[in-house]
Amino acid sequence: MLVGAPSRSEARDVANEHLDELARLTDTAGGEVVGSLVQRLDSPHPRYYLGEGKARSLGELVAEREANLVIFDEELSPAQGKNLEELIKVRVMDRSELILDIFATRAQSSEARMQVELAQLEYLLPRLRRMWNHLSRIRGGIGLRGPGETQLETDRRLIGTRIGDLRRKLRDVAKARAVQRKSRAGLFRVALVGYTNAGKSSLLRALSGADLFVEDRLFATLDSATRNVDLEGGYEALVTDTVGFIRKLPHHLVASFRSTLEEAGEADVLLHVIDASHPDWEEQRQVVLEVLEDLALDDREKILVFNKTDRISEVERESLQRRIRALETTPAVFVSAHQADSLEALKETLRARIRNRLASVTVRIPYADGEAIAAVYREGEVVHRVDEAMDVRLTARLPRGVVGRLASRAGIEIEEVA
Ligand SMILES: Nc1nc2c(ncn2[C@@H]2O[C@H](COP(=O)(O)OP(=O)(O)OP(=O)(O)O)[C@@H](O)[C@H]2O)c(=O)[nH]1
Ligand SMILES: [Mg+2]
Repeated sequence: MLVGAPSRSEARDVANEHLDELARLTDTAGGEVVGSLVQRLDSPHPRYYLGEGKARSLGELVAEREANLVIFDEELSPAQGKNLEELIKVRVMDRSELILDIFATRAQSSEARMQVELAQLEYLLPRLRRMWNHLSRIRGGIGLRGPGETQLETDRRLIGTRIGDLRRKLRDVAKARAVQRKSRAGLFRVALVGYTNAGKSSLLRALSGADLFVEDRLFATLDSATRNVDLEGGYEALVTDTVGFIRKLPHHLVASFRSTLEEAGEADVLLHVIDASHPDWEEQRQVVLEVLEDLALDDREKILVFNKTDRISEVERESLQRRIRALETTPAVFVSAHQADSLEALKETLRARIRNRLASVTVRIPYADGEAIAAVYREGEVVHRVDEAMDVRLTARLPRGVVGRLASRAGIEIEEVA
């Protein structure tokens, strides 16, 4: 049973869209929706979130439809969750908990698993008493009835220790990744960010040819993946796919995924992927901007990438373009991850960025490697040349893609100068 409690000022179709999204989340988690209940509220009631009468009707509806789980779109305080469970007699969770559950079942890598566990434990800690009550009820109570404060204290301590443990391990993983990133320095770095299901992984798949997991469900991707993308014309970029965002993303989850998202933090440019065919793309865009702000990434260079344009008509496309112009912000490109030839504009935009972002380097190239020397003159701007016995030393401004290519050739030494 889904419950929404939007404020009175929220438009009806927006409120419906939110409940639809909650239904999709429920489906992703493997649940089946048997009904929903909405109460417009300007401020939540302390006891049940809903008004008392509405909370009782919820109880009746749950009994009538034989629901065994209630999911609130709004965040419940530990006390509200507990009161509702006592009143309705089935498990009550909020959107945060549902999202945590989805992450927990979908996390693949050990890092993602640790991040989810950390977020879950942090969510659980203030709610421990309620969880105990719940356990004692479903297990019939004997032996578990009214766990004493001691048991609760022991559990709190254990959880606290585990949280410290996970934080330490995650810090180590992040350090290792930072080292790995350094070894890829020099290449132009791009990160795909955006609302869940916008098509980030599909886009990276279309750009790189790599076989990435794509699914028409929320949160298909939980780990970041980086692939080399050939932008043609001698340009290349390292493109990172990241976990999708969603409205009301649980705070703990954002915090614990921070290190995975550090990949995005080091990008030269963020591609903000938007599902152009989604009626609520503007709200989704806003949500993404807020999460980016949360992650202190809002000052990054961004390109808006309107994806799934194969799904919209010419008329819709025009109205879309008008709405984008009204935003007066970041440059925008239109693509469809399902149509390879639609990616050219995006590639050209990236190539232009790379051209604008030349690295200042000194390169020492053996005379024997005439090809590399020619490449520096052709693709970069040479500001100084010193001829030595076996090598030529060039000080030049070079596209980062070229720097990366030169670095991988034998006998060439490159140093970046500030
Ligand atoms: N018609 C159409 N469908 C697309 C396009 N791009 C992606 N899709 C579909 O949209 C769904 C989600 O795509 P993903 O690439 O998994 O989206 P994502 O942004 O990586 O999603 P998360 O990893 O869940 O955040 C899949 O069913 C894709 O096939 C597109 O350009 N056109
Ligand atoms: Mg994905």
